[in-house]
Parts: sequence; structure tokens; C-alpha cells
Amino acid sequence: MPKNVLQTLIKRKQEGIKSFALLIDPDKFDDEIGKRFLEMPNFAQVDFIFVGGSLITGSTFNQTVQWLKTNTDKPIIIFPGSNMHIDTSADAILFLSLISGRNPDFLIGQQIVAAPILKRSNLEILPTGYMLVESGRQTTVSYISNTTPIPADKPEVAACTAMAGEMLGLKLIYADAGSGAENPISSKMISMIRKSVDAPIIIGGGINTPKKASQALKAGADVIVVGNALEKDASLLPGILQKVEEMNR
Ligand code: 1GP
Repeated sequence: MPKNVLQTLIKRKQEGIKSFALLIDPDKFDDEIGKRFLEMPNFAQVDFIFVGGSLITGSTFNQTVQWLKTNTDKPIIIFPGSNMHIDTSADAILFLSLISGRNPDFLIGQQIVAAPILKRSNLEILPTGYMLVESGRQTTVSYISNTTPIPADKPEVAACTAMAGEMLGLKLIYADAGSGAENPISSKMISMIRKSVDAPIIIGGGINTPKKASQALKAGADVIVVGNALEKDASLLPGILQKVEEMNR
């Protein structure tokens, strides 16, 4: 997998090739868990590793990035919860603007603080419109960001939000039901977002079975992100990767 992430995603989207991102929460990561993932039969099919979370309570963020850099050749992409989550030895960072919310700190404030550090780094900056979608119960990310997610039954709101994000120049759209979401984003919403923007679409939150992975991909996700379910049961990985592979045949 080439490490120019944005170009890779744009090209893959044009060719209809789907990708899989494994989300690692540094708070729940150690050598053992890392090795377990690496030993999964089709781990080679993991396209990207996202590292982060909206709330990181421990001090293992940099160690986790280092471990992954040392032990895999996958592009390591930071998925930051705040401007404290920067490690310049990763490959890229999702430079998120929380466009579903109305909290100026997460729309532009955190980004201003991070910008000079990122400018000096070699990290690839991935300008990303981040949209939270309501998923059954409040998620950590909506609580921490103090924003109201897009109602799950308002796909047109999600579509217009994505459209506006793209018009503002954001290169990726990440629609997220939140980590461990009760319900993933509906196929209807994903397909409306798909029809509304050209940008590659990343979908995550609550994808905890191969079937849900397949539904998100079929509805138009270019990248699916899975974290929580694999933390609980790494053996789900081969089944989910198989769905991605089936779409790419
Ligand atoms: C969360 O999109 C990610 O921000 C992934 O969600 O942990 O539920 O897979 P899960």
C-alpha cells in the first residue's frame, strides 16, 4: 500500500476499490493485542491503521504509534480526538473538522493550535469533514465534543453537510456513528452521502459483523473503519476483510 494516502484513496474511489481501516485505541493496546492482529490469516489485507480516539486516558499514544511503525508496514494514520493527539512519526493525520457540530473549538479552534506543529512535521495532512451521526445512545465523541449528532433518520442533512464540507475544500468525508455505536450508519444515509460528494467516504462506528461491513460498503463507503468489535474479538477480522475483498473482485 503506497503511503500517499489521499492520492491512494482518490484513485481507489475512482476505480471502485474499497479499503479497510483497523482502528487502534492506544488505551486498549499492548504487545499481545498487536501480535494477535498481526497473526490473523488475512491481516495483509488491512489497508490502513488508524490510531486514536476521542478520549485517550493513558500515556501510550506515542508507544502505540511506535509499535505499529516497527511491526507493520501499513500506513499509520492518526485519528485525533484533540490537538494533544499528534505523533509526527506516523504517516498521516486525519485533519478533522467536526462539520456536523456547532462547536467552534472542534470546527476550527483545535486545528489552529495543531497547525504550526503539523506544518513542521512530515505528516501527510488529510483535510477531513467529520460528521457524527446519532446511533441509539450518546457516544463518548458526541459528549466530549459537546455537539449534537445528525439524526439517524435525516440522511438529507448528512448529505447536505457532506456537500458543504466538500465545497469548503475538505478532501475526505468521515461519517461516524461513534465508537461502539449501538447502530451503525444506515445504508440509506451512506448512499445519500455517496450521491452528494465526489470525495472518498469513510464510514465507521458500530460495524461489528461482516454483514454490517458489507452493507456499508455496498451502500457506498470507500473505507470502513472497525475498532471496538475487533478489540473485543480479533477473530472477526478475517470475516470482515473477506467482505472487503469480495467487493474488490
Ligand atoms: C469510531 O469510527 C470509529 O470513531 C470506529 O467505531 O469502534 O465502533 O468500530 P467502532
